[in-house]
Amino acid sequence: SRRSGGRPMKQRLLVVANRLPVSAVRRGEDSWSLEISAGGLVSALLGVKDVDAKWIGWAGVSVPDEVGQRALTKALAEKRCIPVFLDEEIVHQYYNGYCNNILWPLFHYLGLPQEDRLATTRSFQSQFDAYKRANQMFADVVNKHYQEGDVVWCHDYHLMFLPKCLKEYNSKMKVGWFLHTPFPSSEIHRTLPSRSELLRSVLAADLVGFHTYDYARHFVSACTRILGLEGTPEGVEDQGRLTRVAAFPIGIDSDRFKRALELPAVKEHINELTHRFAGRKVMLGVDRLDMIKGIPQKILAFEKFLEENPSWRDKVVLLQIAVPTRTDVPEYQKLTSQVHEIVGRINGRFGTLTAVPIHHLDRSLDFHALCALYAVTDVALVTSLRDGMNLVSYEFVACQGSKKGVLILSEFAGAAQSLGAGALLVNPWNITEVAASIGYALDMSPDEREKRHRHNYAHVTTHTAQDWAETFVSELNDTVVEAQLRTRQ
Ligand code: ADQ
Repeated sequence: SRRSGGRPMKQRLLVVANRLPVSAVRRGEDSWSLEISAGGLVSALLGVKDVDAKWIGWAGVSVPDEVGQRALTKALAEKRCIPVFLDEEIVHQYYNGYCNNILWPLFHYLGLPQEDRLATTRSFQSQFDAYKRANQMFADVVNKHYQEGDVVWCHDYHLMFLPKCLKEYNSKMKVGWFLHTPFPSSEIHRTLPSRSELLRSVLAADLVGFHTYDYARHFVSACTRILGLEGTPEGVEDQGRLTRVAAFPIGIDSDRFKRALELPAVKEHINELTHRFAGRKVMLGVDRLDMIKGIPQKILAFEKFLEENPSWRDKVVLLQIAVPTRTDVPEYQKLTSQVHEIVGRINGRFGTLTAVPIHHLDRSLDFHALCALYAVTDVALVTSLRDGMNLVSYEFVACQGSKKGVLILSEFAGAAQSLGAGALLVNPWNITEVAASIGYALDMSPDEREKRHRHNYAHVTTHTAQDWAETFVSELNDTVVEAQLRTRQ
């Protein structure tokens, strides 16, 4: 590694993601208050040794005036964040439109928007243009802050056009791109009008990463079938240039959860919850309220279980915590009312004057409350219809050191590849199967629970977020060195 004054210099890393890991609230013309949101990516990068990371992204607010922009830039600099300013129109077309209305459903096998097909087709091109413009704005900011030797790590489906923009500025920049969602079968990707342009742009990166081998394989197939390029065991080759493609399954900062469980306030909360649900088994769902999470399917399966097992009706409770997201998109509003309606019906059907079978909360819980809930849960239910990885399943396992509860996990979540041997895998579309798994989980012998838990716990505590980030960054460095050696030969 490079040295300065005898000390190894830290690897400089620019992390580029659509959203910065902060929420910004404007307090006055030139004052802002900032709160760091300690998501998985933030704790992953905090734990990486010998890396000096800076974040580049949108702060989630529109700041039309220069005074405000200057003040926000200054405040963010203290948190090692650099803002990209996007105006409302571009956010509407790029973020709500192309990212969340087109790429997100497509990558989760929900297809392109069906309703009002003509209007969608007409606006498709303008949304894609806005997407490219937005990506170019991210690239401009990266370019301004880039120093020779920096590693640039681009994240997610919002920024698929970014690797190409960056390499156009500087072909020597070390560029990696990681996708947090699934990459769908090439037959699905083929339906996307901008299919080739997006693939070519991603291929401009040196290293392209996915959560699972399946997603990596789908990506390589899309490049061979749609672009006619050659797939090799290392990645995709185009006229002698290799783009390395590989799987880097993400993890969590499991120590953070373990530490939280030791805090007196969390212990007290655990006691309260244990008391509150005494005599009943606790089942838990924690999701962003999104169609990919299969929340209605989960609740219907729970209903079927109660229907078929009258003796369990007053002995089990399902806590479903669903944070609303993308609330201005009509499909998400529809989902919210659908879920409310089903929950209301089931509680009306199976509730008593003193107890209801489902507690549904439309909100986010703070970290400590979430840890306490995970710790008192007997059975966690993750029924995603598709999910890149699903970290909720990891977080649940990390908090189950003493209880050794059961995880019911969708086979369509990336996590099924790593926690499959310990979890009960289900097809979330098959409500009968999920209902039967609920019964099996609730009756499972302590021996079997212990064995399954041990497997999952070992995985979650050894494949951490820090390892994930470290592996990606060092692999990116290696890839670039190998490519330089190849061109010299
Ligand atoms: P998400 O779709 O957001 O992430 P997930 O991996 O489960 O899904 O992460 C959600 C995070 O939000 C977890 O840390 C969880 O604790 C938190 N969360 C969810 N509901 C909450 C609630 N009600 N209250 C408080 N916190 C809540 C995307 C992909 C995933 C992929 C991740 C990381 O869709 O497949 O695993 O990125 O790559």
